[in-house]
Amino acid sequence: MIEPSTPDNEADRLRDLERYDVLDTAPEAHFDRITRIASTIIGTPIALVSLIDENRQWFKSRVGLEATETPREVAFCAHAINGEETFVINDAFEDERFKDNPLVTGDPNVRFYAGALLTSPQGANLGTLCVIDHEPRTLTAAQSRALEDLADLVVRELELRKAAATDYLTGAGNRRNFFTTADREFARAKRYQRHLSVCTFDLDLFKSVNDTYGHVAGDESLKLFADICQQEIREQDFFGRVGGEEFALVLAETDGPEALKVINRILQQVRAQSIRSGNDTFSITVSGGISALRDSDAVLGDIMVRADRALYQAKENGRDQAVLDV
Ligand code: GH3
Ligand code: MG
Ligand code: MG
Repeated sequence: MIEPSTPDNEADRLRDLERYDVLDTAPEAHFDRITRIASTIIGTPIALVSLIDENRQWFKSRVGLEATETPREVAFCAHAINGEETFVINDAFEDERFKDNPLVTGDPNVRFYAGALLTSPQGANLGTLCVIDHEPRTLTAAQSRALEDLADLVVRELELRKAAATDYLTGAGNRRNFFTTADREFARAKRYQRHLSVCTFDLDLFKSVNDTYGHVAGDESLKLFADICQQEIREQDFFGRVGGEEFALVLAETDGPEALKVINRILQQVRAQSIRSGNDTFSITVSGGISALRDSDAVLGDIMVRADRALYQAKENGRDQAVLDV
């Protein structure tokens, strides 16, 4: 067996993949429809949407296969992403790279493989839409084109899925995405008894920012705030726009005092930035309310209510500050 090499653009590729926030998510009908069609029109028992993560291939959709992932070293698709065209193995027994591959010698007994590339709009190969048979076969030109068309539909579906979860103006998670993610993080923190903090933000006197500098400058301010937050947080944190000038942040593995430090750093950066509007420059400030997970919390809403109360307190205290609910 010959293991797949790592593409030259691996870091960019993984970043593109990460942006879709799709790994380890539940099956979705749109993707399953595409694998069903692929399996039917090529006439194979197996069809997969395979995404190549750092050390594994993970299947967003599966027809005819039980496994949800395999190690990257044995993945046909991990070879496919190194090329620029649909990758076809007519008979794996006849191919040095694959004849002693465990996926060939054992379950699921791959003999024929064809994978059309899932290429991100930025040009990185994320994985493939692939079909697999237990018998040697060939792929006709028409089948190859159909598989490639379906692969483009998979990428389009990934893009739509991402757009539906993203706030258009700021690029932050939108309200629905924030609460879905926060619910998931809440459940995880409860289950494993980990720290978790939530912060809600509200831009200060933002109506007067709009009134004084105009709506475009207001929009720029919202973008600036979102950019600062996105830069300050870690991979495992999640930031979303939950209202017009209201945002929220979930900090995983973070207790209240630690969260307060993070938020104070963000507030410091926000007030230090100047924003230009015509000949004017101005800056904005933000208030934040923080609360950490408690044993007695049953639902995410329990933390959110305390964070909102702390935010209200921050406004009462004169704005441009974060208050930790204790
Ligand atoms: P406070 O400090 O008490 O929060 O005062 P505020 O002026 O921020 O509060 P208020 O809720 O009265 O005003 C919020 C403003 O945010 C009003 C609305 O026009 C503005 N806003 C909401 N969404 C957007 C947006 O997408 N773009 C711009 N430019 N402004 C927005
Ligand atoms: Mg508000
Ligand atoms: Mg406000």
